[in-house]
Amino acid sequence: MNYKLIDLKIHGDNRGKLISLEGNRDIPFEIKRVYWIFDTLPDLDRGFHAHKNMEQIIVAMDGACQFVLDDGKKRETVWLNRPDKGLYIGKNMWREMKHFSYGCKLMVLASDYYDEKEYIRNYQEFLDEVKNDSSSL
Ligand code: T46
Repeated sequence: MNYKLIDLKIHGDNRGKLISLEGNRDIPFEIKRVYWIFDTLPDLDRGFHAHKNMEQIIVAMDGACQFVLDDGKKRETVWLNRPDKGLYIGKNMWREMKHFSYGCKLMVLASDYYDEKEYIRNYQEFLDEVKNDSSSL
């Protein structure tokens, strides 16, 4: 499975906590884009796509949501509910985002600029893509 939950290094003292992420140092890619997701609703799921090449780190800055991650062979679920955990998702991973808490805010660091052509939004196409990818190894 091309994902992992990363413990982000906290600089903390009696004033509070601070986390800093530097591209190619704390995270395994150069950051080309940052976006955030907010005003979500518990019964409205998001995602349902994979990326051909893009890598991302997702942090729940506030609130919680569940990620369903699927590599075409198995499915696993991960809860994001802390601002000191980063979910790394590599290429060719189907993701579904569910059960948003009210007030959930996700910040996403991406390895590339937005390009709709780079998305796979059809699950059968995703399965075909990962099958072709592994047969070319
Ligand atoms: C992902 C998960 C975690 C843009 O114009 N620029 C952007 O950088 C992004 C990310 C989206 N958009 C447009 C495309 C759609 O018209 O914003 C709209 C909503 O995007 P989408 O339906 O893809 O949102 P999610 O929450 O399903 O997925 C997003 C990211 O697109 C995706 O890369 O991994 O968050």
